[in-house]
Amino acid sequence: MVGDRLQAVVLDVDGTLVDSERDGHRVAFNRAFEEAGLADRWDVERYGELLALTGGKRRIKAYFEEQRMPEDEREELASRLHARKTEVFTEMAGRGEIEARPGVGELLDELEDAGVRLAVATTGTRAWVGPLLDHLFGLERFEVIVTGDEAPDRKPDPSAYRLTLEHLRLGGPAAVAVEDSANGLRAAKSAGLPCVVVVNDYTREQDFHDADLVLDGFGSTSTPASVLTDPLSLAPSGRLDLDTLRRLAAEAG
Ligand code: XBP
Ligand code: MG
Repeated sequence: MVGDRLQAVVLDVDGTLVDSERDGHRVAFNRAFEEAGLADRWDVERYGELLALTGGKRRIKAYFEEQRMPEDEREELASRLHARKTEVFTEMAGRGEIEARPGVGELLDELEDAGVRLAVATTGTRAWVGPLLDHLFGLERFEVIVTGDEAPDRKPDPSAYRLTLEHLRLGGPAAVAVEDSANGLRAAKSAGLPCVVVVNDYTREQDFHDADLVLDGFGSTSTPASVLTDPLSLAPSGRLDLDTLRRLAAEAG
């Protein structure tokens, strides 16, 4: 039967499980700048460009490098700002200001009910990842959570996915990834996982040519998702569901 192969789904957090970048991390970075007495602010468009580089601390460092700040100064400043940004974002998550993407809760429930193992592979920092996932979904649902603290390198490097697969003792296509960005897609694919991309406003125009399925949302009965790319002819009907992921695991090379 087609459904036998899928054993686990590995999900990205930022941009995938949650809509966290524009009104979450960006706001927290700006608060950290402001509290440190800096005039720098990242507007929505600029932040979209800066997202090309994963990892918040790396993002701050690269930004100050662009401003020609000396290396030792930017190392120290980036660490200090990122620590504060992490606190601010964790508080925002605790206040319920970071929301799950529509349809995610339904998908997780369906996978869990079917006995599909759930895992997370993110480039974000553990200090906020744990509380946020707990607040929105319940931490106990995720058998494995690998964050930027454990992975030796950031996406598109595949180490977060490789580590997750080691913990799960699985490989692709028994495990399937769900991502929102080209960096995430590359990381998942390099680790040997089939990958569904669910785009958001920041990632819509990125290069997803080697994705196994690209959707514009998780979809729900009230707001069905549109299919953007479907090379395996999975033809999901309005939402990313268990059946589609099972067929992907069965079809993927
Ligand atoms: C997410 C990231 C993270 C977040 C900010 O990428 O790159 O850096 O933007 O979180 P992905 P931190 O979704 O591909 O994992 O500041 O904790 O890094
Ligand atoms: Mg992401």
